[in-house]
This record gives sequence, structure tokens and C-alpha cells, in this order.
Amino acid sequence: MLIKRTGDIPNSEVTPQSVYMNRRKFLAGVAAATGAATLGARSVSDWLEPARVLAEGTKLGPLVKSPFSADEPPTPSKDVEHYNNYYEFGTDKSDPARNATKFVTSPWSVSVEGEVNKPRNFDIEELRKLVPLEERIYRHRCVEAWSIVVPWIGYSFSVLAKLVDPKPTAKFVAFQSYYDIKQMPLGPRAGIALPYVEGLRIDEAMSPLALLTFGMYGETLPNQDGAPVRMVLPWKYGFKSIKSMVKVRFTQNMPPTTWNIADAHEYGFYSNVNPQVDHPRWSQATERRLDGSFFGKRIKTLMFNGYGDQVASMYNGMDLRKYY
Ligand SMILES: Nc1nc2c(c(=O)[nH]1)N[C@H]1C(S)=C(S)[C@@H](COP(=O)(O)O)O[C@H]1N2
Ligand SMILES: [Mo]
Repeated sequence: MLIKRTGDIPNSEVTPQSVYMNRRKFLAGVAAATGAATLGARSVSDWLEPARVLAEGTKLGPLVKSPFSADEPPTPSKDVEHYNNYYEFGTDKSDPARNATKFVTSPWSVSVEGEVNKPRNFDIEELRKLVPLEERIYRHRCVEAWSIVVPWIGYSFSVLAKLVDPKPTAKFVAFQSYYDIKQMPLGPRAGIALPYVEGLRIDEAMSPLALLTFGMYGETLPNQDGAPVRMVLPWKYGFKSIKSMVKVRFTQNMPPTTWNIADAHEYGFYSNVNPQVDHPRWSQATERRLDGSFFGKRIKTLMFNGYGDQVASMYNGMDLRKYY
């Protein structure tokens, strides 16, 4: 086990939002006064007190606006927080919101390893502070033909990748979710092999669109949406966007992926959104956009979920029926 979890932090030790915000203002003042935001490799805040983990629903900011944002109104957050796939917490869409409320996500760290020159274990708070956080409004399309528009908060995964310095032998990136039967007692009944694993080709992982995600709707991620850190890959079906990540491994070979293990015929490694290639059991030509109404709205699905300008060239010359 690569992740060391030293037990629960009592609630009293989690910095309340007001204290945190005041501390931010104070630190901004310190930084301005000294004319330097960092002392060596560590930030001013690290010298003043040890990193604290932000609780679920803590405001994140300031946020940088992203040029990658879709020009579409976000889905009401109520839908995004109550219509989930997170099989570790149950297989019904309403299960995760109910069953993940007590999920302990602090302390948390992410191990980055494999074909890299500088493997490292990142504390979640350190990871979140690597670069300024962006708000990116992305369309998110589930393979089950429903979709949402979410203002995610994070930064490009490539920032993290560059820090660990991948070797030329790194051709793929494998991701792994947290799994603990004690916290996820429904896991053994999920019908898929856990821990949940996913993967990307290295060029896909380095695409600026691939978002290392810490929050949504201005706040830290709700547990059911993948707290405290997940991937979001808007040009791929939703199951590629792994939640509650604990391990990132750069590899020479294509890594196994959860839904491909479960049924290779239905779920491929690439799983780019493609309205022309149907799922064996249903059409992928349209999707039901959740919009706060009972049924949502039926709309046409776009190739690469509308992100073709940014990602299509990565698949030049590939038969996308074969590499689904
Ligand atoms: N660990 C883990 N990650 C996961 C899943 C899961 O069951 N377990 N479901 C995937 C699927 S199928 C989708 S559509 C998205 C849903 O993300 P959301 O609930 O935040 O909308 O998470 C993906 N990541
Ligand atoms: Mo999905």
C-alpha cells in the first residue's frame, strides 16, 4: 500500500472556512510586505503552520478564468451532486450522495511513480497549491447517454506530470482510486473489480484539457463527486474521469482499466465520445442533458463531446471504430 493514512483528523482540527479565509488574507499581506510569495521551494504558509486539509464544501479561490470553458450555463449543482456514478458507494445514481457522506478524505496523499525521474508522494494540500486554480466549465458526457455542464476547479494534469519528469519510456499513465471496504462496504457488490483503475496514453494525459480537479461550483469537491481529487477528461466518456485518486503511475504498456476489464466488448481503452459509434446496447447519437427538470433535455451528441479542435489530432490515422 503506497498511501499512508494515519487516521481521522478530529473535526476540531480542520480549519474552519472563516479562519482559513482570514489566514489567506493575512498571508497575502505577508507576501506583499516581504515582496516574495515563496521562501525557497516552500510557500510562506508552509513556514507558518503545517498544511491542513480543507473540508468538503470549503470555498476555493481566487480562481483564474479558463479559455477552455464552454460557453454554456452550468447544470444546477443539485443535479450534479445527486445523480452520480461512484460504484464504491452503490450502483444507483442516488446512492453516492447518501452513502459517501462520512467518507474520510483527510489526510490524503497521491503517489506519483513509475517511469519518471522524480517519483514523489504529494500531500493533497501541497498538490492543490502547485499553481493557481482555474475554473473550467466543461461538458461531461456519461457513456450511459446523460450529460452535465460543470464548473470544475483545478489545473492541467500536465503541470503535475512535468514536475515528476517522465522518462522517454513512459508511454501511458495509469490512475488508481482509493478503496477501503470499511469505508465502502458496498464495494464488493459493485460488480466491477476494485480499486477502480483507469488509464490514458501519455499524449492524452498531457493535453491541456486533462484536468486535475479539486473542486466544483466554487468549492472543494463533494465526496460523491470524487473528493478530494479526481481527473476530468471532457472529450471522453465519463467513466474515464476517475474519482478520489491515490496513485498515478507512468508506464511503458497500456494499463488495464476497470470497465474494459468488466466488459471489453462494451468499453474500450480510448472511449472518446463518438456519436457515430453506438454502444452495443444503445445509441450514442444523442444525450439527455440534466437541467434541473425531471427528464432533462434530449440533445445531439458531438464528436469528441465538442472538443475536437483540441484533441482530434491525437487520433489522426486511427480507426475510431476499432479503437473505441
Ligand atoms: N472511482 C470511481 N471513479 C468514477 C466512477 C466510479 O464508479 N468510481 N464512475 C465514473 C463514471 S461512469 C462517471 S459518469 C463519472 C461521474 O462523475 P460525477 O458523479 O461527478 O458526475 O465518474 C467516473 N469516475
Ligand atoms: Mo459514466
